[in-house]
Amino acid sequence: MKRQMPSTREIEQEIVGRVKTMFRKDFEMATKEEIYRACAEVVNDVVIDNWLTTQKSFVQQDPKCVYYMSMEFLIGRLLGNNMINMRGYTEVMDALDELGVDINEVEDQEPDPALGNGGLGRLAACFLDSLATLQYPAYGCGIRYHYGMFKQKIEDGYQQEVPDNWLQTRYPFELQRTEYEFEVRFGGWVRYDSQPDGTTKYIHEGYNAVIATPYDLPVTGFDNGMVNTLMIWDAKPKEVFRLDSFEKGDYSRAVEDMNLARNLTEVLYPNDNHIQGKELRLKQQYFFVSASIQRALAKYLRYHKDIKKLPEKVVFQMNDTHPTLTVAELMRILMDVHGLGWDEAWEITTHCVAYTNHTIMSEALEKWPQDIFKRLLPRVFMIVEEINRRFCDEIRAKFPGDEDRVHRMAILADDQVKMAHMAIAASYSVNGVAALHTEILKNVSLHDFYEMYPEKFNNKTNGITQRRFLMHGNYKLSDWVIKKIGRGWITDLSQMKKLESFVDDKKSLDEFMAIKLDNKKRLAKYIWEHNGIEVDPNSIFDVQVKRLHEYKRQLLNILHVMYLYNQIKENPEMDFYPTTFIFGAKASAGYENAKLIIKLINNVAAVINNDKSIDDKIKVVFIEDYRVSNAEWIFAAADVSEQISTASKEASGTGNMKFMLNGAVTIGTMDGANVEMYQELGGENIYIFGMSSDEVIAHEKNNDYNPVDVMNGNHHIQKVLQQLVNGNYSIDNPELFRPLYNSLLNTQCTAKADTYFVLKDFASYCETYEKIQEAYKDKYKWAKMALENVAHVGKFSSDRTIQEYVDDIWHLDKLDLK
Ligand code: GPK
Repeated sequence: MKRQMPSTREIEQEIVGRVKTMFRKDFEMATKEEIYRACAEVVNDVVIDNWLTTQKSFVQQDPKCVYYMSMEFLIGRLLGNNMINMRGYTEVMDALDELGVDINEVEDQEPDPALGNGGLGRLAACFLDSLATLQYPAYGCGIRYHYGMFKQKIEDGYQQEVPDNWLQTRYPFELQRTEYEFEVRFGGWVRYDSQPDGTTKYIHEGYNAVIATPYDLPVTGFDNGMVNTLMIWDAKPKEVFRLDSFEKGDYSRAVEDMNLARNLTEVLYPNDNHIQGKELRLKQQYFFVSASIQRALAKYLRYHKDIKKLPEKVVFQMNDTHPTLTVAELMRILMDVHGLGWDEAWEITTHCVAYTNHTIMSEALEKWPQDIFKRLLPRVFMIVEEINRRFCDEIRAKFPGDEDRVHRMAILADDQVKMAHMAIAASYSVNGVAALHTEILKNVSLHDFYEMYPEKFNNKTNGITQRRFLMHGNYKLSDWVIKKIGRGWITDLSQMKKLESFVDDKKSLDEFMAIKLDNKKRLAKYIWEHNGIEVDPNSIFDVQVKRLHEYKRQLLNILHVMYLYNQIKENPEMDFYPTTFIFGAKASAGYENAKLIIKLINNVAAVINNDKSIDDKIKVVFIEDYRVSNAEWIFAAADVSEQISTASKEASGTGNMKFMLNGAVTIGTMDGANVEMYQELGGENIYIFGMSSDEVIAHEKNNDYNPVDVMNGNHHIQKVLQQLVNGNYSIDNPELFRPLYNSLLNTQCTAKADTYFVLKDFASYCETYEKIQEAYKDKYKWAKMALENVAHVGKFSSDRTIQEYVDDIWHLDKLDLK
């Protein structure tokens, strides 16, 4: 039976009681952190009962499970989320209120588990939320990084990376499970042992070993008693090595094992859409993949004898190519541990693995040097060689005589192991994350593979969870929507369309915009407290928050701000609705241009914000340390959502959907899921500009784009570009932004210039932006547009996405929790 949260009265008593037993303190003496820990345990108590019940149903019903394999789970804070899903948020808030404590301050004590970089990691977290809410049996499988995504400090306009020691104090939502530990082996060599029956045994020797220990985190469903599990793996040395022991033994191996275990799960690689190719990263991949498969198989074999029927109960979804070793490791275990032959093992593997592609950016394609791979994973490498051999034969059989094609598609080529190729060769499903992205995969990036296996390719447009990004992040709007259309949308977002009946009702629009204003005030306060910048909640809040990447074109946005500033300076009487341009973005630590763009934004902010002559018409704010917890408030406060990537480059985007859910109007390109937002909304309620993906792809193919021509034809662009290098925004060092200038024009050398067509789309962006300015001046027109966005957001729930994965790929049954 589902256990509910207790009443406000009882919660109040429990919190006081927990504070006493946990900290030997009267409530009045407790710190905010102690109160947070007490609250966490009050909620955990309910969660754990439901977790137990869910586990019992698992055992009784023996359902098929999806194992969502991901290097990243950007789950964000759990206290608020779990209170909402247990239907106890208001009760806890009221209880704390009775005790004279603000729930926001309590929630603020929780570290933000940042075990991911950006969209890909957050998507994994939204998927877990939807799986539990839809009652599907699922495990998340990932890594317990001791240091997650770095914290960002802005000093003198520059990004500084500060380590995020989120495990410094005990994290109250994890459960160490030593009973599910497994060994993972690296290095060494393979010995061949001929068996009397003529077969060969492969024996892995001379390896270094670590023990993988899982920590289980509860993943709560909304109001259904379902609690799934996210297992994140940590490493420890196989034997605790004692420096004071003089026993004989392999001293140096013991030291190696210990160092291996120490480094393995230490830190998340902070790259988004870009691969660094470090050996430690490959180790991390193998580590969590091997441990997760071992746990999945152990669970299966507890209740089943026939390993050949594994696909009936288990599916591994590979979140990008990072967990592609799942293919070879599953083969290894089936053959070397369970004694299956190649064909039997391949039959099982290819019915158990599916792959999701998240980008067409070539820098993100994982390719490992064969020598590193072979040294680190000698037995796995042998298996990859055999997969490759058979795969190449298959290509030859289908396309006789086309050796070029074999070379292009091979898993092993150019001294590299091409992980995407292996993922596609073995998976029974290959999906993109938005309709346009999947079409580009089929027709361009993965065209060879599509010709070989058209039946494998399918689209699953991304989605987001409305529980976190509306109910938690924007409870005022959430309550308002409940008042207007009831509660159905919480688990069926398509019901938002019922809001259609209010889009012409002025009273409703007034209420709706009053909530937006409240949220803007909340953000303005946050900005004041964290950035010391005063912003006017009555100005337009124009927001671009996402990872800093050249293809996402934050540079286009800030150049446009520079242009607007010039316009206002030149025509002080110009009719311009005061606008606050808000940015938030982390740049990968080694990504020079990205870091320079952050500096540029901050320098532009410093100049414009301090120019009294423009009457506060423009303010520019760079929000430090953009992360899940402040994102929730930022989306809630946005009027305009900037989704301005170069068409074809943003696989889907998910921030775009979070803004839409919170009633912001999008200015964007026809890229990723923006295209589908446009289809849902109609042209009236979204502002589209710039080149189409076909145009971009054609220019790339023909190599016929010259940004200098564009500049020469547009004096606004000329002026803005001059200001990039004339000291306007860097008096002390006019050359500071030269690298950005060069990346756009590159008059010096022959390298490609303006790879992401910033200048090409500039004029179209400016023109379209003027329409936004016009529209905002008409209060009801704007309110209607914003509400239309909420009303048409239904498609973009991750509940819809997950249901499609279940129907088309995973074929799971809902767990019965009665
Ligand atoms: C894609 F390849 C990658 C990556 O390394 N990191 C990452 O966050 C994103 N992504 C895409 O860039 C987004 O367009 C997409 O919405 C998101 O993955 C989830 O699919």
